[in-house]
Amino acid sequence: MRLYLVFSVLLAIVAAACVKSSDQRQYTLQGQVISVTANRQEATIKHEEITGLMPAMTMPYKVRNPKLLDGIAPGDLITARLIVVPNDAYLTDVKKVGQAPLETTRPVTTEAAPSASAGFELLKPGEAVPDARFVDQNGRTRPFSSFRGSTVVLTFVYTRCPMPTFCPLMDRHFAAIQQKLKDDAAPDGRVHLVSVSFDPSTDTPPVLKKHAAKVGADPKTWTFLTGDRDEIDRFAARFGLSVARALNDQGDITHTLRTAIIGADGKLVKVYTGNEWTPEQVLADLP
Ligand SMILES: [Cu+2]
Repeated sequence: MRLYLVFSVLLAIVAAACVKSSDQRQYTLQGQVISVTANRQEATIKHEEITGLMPAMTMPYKVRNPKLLDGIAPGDLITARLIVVPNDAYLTDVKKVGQAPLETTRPVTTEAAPSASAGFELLKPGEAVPDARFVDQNGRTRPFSSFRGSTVVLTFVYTRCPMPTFCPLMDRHFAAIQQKLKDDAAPDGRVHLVSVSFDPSTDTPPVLKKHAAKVGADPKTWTFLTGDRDEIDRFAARFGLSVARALNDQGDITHTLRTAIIGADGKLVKVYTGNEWTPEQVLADLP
């Protein structure tokens, strides 16, 4: 009996250690399926708040086994387990618990620029990117125009982003682009990477500096920027980025992703939507 107890305690310790070392977090997700991709590897789900991870939102989730989405169709109400690991997030245990008509109103699209207010129109390729004032990770004032002369790859992130497939993926992609530029011995300054934080209340220059070091940003090639929140929002909106912050918690942010290539002349070359682009694609598209 005593031996059994010792064994159980040991097992519990081992189990706890495993959970910790695997760095895996699990959450319960409840929501409605809006769409399922043809390859059945991804479903867009309008879900409730995921306690401890993110507010209610609609976004795509992957499954590692397409069978998990067998019999799952738009309109289905589901519960699932969301597994978050350092470089990925995916669903398991997808269960249909009901069905409801899909809302007929189109979800708020981030593509539609508020037409009434001039200056908020989406930038088109070939158009000059408007200037904006930022502050870099060293606390130095950096107008966006100060990057002229370099081809700029620009993206928008916040350092507290909990979804490995969102902002942290942008950081990993930028690190890969930075590495490739080094491998190709691209001359310093030919291409510059710029990550703008849309969470300036948290992402102060010292926070960004620490984050930049953590993700391996070489300051010669990759700059993190913060600044005035409204100015950041106005600038980001021109690329089609939408950011919604919870009223009671500024760090509670729902956002889309936009990554852009801007020519050395300050004119927009291309905008990538979401997280589907690859570092290779961006490198191939560089002017
Ligand atoms: Cu994010």
